[in-house]
Amino acid sequence: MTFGKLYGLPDNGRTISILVAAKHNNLDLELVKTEAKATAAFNSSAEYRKINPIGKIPAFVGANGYTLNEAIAIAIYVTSQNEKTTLLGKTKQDYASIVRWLSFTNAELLPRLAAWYRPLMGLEGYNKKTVDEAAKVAVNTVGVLETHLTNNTYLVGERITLADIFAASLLTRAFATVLDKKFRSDSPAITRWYNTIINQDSFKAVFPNPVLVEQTIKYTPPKKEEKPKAAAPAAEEKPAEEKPKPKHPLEALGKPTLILDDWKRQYSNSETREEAMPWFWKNFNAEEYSLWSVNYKYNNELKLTFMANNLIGGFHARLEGSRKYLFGAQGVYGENYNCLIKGVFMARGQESLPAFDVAPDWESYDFVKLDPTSEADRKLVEDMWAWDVPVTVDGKVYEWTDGHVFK
Ligand SMILES: N[C@@H](CCC(=O)N[C@@H](CS)C(=O)NCC(=O)O)C(=O)O
Repeated sequence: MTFGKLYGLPDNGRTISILVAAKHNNLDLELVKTEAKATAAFNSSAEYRKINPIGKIPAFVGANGYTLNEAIAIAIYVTSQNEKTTLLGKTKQDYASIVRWLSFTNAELLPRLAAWYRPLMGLEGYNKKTVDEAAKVAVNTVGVLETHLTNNTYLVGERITLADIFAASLLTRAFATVLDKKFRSDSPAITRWYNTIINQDSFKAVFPNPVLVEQTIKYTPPKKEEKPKAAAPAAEEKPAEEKPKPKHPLEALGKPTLILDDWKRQYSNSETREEAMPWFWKNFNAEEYSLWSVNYKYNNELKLTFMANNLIGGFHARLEGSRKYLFGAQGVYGENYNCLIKGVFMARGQESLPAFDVAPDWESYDFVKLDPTSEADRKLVEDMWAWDVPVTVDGKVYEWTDGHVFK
């Protein structure tokens, strides 16, 4: 029987830290994949807000009903279940020092590193000056660890503790994106320590392939830039804000019998295979909507799975103008350096372009119209929206890793 459920993501540092601590103490936790997005439908639901009132991850619900949020608290609670654990140190001073490193890495180090890599990953607005400044501040903060680890094998005492597991987990994304070869050769102590921790059996069991980036990732704008804005109106023209908003071309199709929001609610609030899909096929009207397989064209350029997932997130953000006419889900399948993006959308009307060309990067995807009367195509729609089966491409099986729903 599992000790409880952990709401989080398999490649999220705070989630990893708790899973490794549990593994180290042979405690079984069930990971409930939950987006790192407080505004996502599930994260905003009353059910999840009872577990974490601010909708973030990680959060924990014990088999006995005990709920807890805040990564440090969950990590300590999980670790302390083993009365004989060595992960919490030997003395009160050890314990206090462990909490010191948990707090430092969670509240000081991670936010500074994230301010550096998140804009480069396209997760936040990019401004070169701000990112360069953030990089300096982050490297200085990592320097606190480098100094400490120059004179100490581990963060606290002479053996591995929760402090090491927690700090290394929180650093996984930084080592995969910005703490590159040059940084690592300039910072031998943290590099030696990080390699030691990620090679522990318990760590490898949870997160087997941490990436050490060769060169700090570069910000890449979406493949196709937005069309240049129309020239400023001449003085005698009406000011822009008074002009009526241009209509979406799909508005001309009128009101369909299948209301997209009804379907989106079904999908969000019920089990996909058991309830939502039967509802969908009963209500789907092929004269009003078309179904599209939407696959990324440049899978061979994809590297890390979380970056591929971020690409999907960016595409969906840019589809905002067509939210009233589209529903879909796209997933990342496979593993780092061997992954692909696949998905299925439903679009109002019979063409893909009017719905998708609001996103300048629509050209990075192949759109293949599906036939809702074909059994194989119906299966594809269900697989792509249920996220519970792998895909096979060229004889190779790729497991679902992550994804975004456009709803
Ligand atoms: N103080 C919280 C912070 C949790 C947190 O920021 N989680 C991030 C992912 S690592 C998140 O869920 N962010 C979602 C959002 O900001 O919308 C903790 O230590 O657990």
